[in-house]
Amino acid sequence: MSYVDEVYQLVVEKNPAQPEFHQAVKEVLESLRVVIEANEEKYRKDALLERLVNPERQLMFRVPWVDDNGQVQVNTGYRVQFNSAIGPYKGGLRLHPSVNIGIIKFLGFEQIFKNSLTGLPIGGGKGGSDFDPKGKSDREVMAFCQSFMTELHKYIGADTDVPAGDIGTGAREIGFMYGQYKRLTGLYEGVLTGKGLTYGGSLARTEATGYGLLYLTEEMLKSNGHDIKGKTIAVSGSGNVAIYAIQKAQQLGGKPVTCSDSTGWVYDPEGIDVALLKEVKEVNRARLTEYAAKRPSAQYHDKKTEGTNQWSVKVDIALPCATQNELNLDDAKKLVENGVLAVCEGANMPTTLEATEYLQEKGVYFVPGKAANAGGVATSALEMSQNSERLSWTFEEVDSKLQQIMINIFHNLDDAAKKYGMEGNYVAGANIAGFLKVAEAMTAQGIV
Ligand code: NDP
Ligand code: 2IT
Repeated sequence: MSYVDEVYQLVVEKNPAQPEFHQAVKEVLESLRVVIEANEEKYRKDALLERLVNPERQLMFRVPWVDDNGQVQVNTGYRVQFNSAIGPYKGGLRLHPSVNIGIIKFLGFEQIFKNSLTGLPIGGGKGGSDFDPKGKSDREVMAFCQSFMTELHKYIGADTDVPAGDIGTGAREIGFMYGQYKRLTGLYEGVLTGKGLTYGGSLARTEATGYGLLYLTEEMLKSNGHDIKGKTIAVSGSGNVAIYAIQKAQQLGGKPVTCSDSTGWVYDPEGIDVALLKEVKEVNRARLTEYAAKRPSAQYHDKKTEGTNQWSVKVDIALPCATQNELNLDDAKKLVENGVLAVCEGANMPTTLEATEYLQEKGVYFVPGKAANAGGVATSALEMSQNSERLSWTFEEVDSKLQQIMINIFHNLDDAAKKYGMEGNYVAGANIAGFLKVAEAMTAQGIV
């Protein structure tokens, strides 16, 4: 059996009931096949792949907190410190009831290659909890965040592991966590990114993932002789990534006509009203029904009762920006039937493996999340740099660095795909380019 297949089988056997982790590993290992086979003896002897798929450290801990009724609640906290070959562990904290160790491991594994692609010195990590911030009071969210950080602070630090936001973790949660870290350690250091602007946050970090997604999409289209201008776009999600993807798409002359949340989706043929979307989601923390109620041109569709989603709309570009496996084979078929040109992932692993293969077979330009959404973590690394030099850069400075990073990422993966005879396969290009740097660093550092 080939080394790649052996290691994949090992991952499935040793990590039962972690389908998302298996999926993430499978996608990466499949596209590394040519690279591994060219160097199989050495990689096998060094057990490089076994080391790559085994996190350096996995932390799981109890998070007790008291709700507004005086009832004690208990959640599970996680931090997976996956790979520190090229820098301190770096990656977000997801707060969502679906979180379990397999979800955190898939995200941490993806993060290794994503962070490598940014060209910045950051290793891969991820964490979170099955706590659901939705519907909780600010006091309850603070109680959870303080309890979570009371345990987590022992394992993180500005030069060891630097968490940030992800689903359910935004400015409010990062603020509560930072305050508790500082109180426990006495250190005013860049231990978290996505901080508020008054206490060490970076300008443009809020916008970075969505903006970066569009910068890369624009560069990819340009290099294939197309342009965002005049293109209709389907976006899923209505959180941090989706909102700023929609905003930048409009600035570049595109027309996003959909967004969604976990209960429904909106079709707005006149184009999404970003100011209204921000008010509904960022200020009121409300549902998309409120957006539809205030916007005459918008149609609201309930996902459960109608069984439809935003991928049924005829668009040129699809940007999945909500969660994993939200675009399946049936969705991909609908998009292709409607003549979609490109699918670029704002979320982590939003497209199933079958859907990805189908889109690629049909000649749709497909850019995976580990490249397309890397602008968030790249700007987090820029926040770390600013914290280290105790300075703040202007919005324009950060934004122009972000733009250049996204352009570089596209060309690196495009070149890698060409070099290994898979021109236009951006999944393979991203995995290979991300892997090579990490593999070289791991090899240079010996068996650790
Ligand atoms: P937010 O919490 O801000 O928003 C998440 C959005 O996705 C919400 O609209 C939410 O709807 C929807 N959503 C979440 N879970 C589900 C689900 N199980 N089914 C359907 N819809 C769901 O998160 P972000 O925008 O920060 O993250 C979105 C994606 O982007 C994630 O995959 C994340 O890992 C990835 N990402 C985020 C980065 C960042 O910097 N924030 C960087 C790179 C990637 P509802 O409100 O109803 O739950
Ligand atoms: O998936 C991701 O890249 C993030 N959630 C952002 C991580 C970070 O450290 O900014």
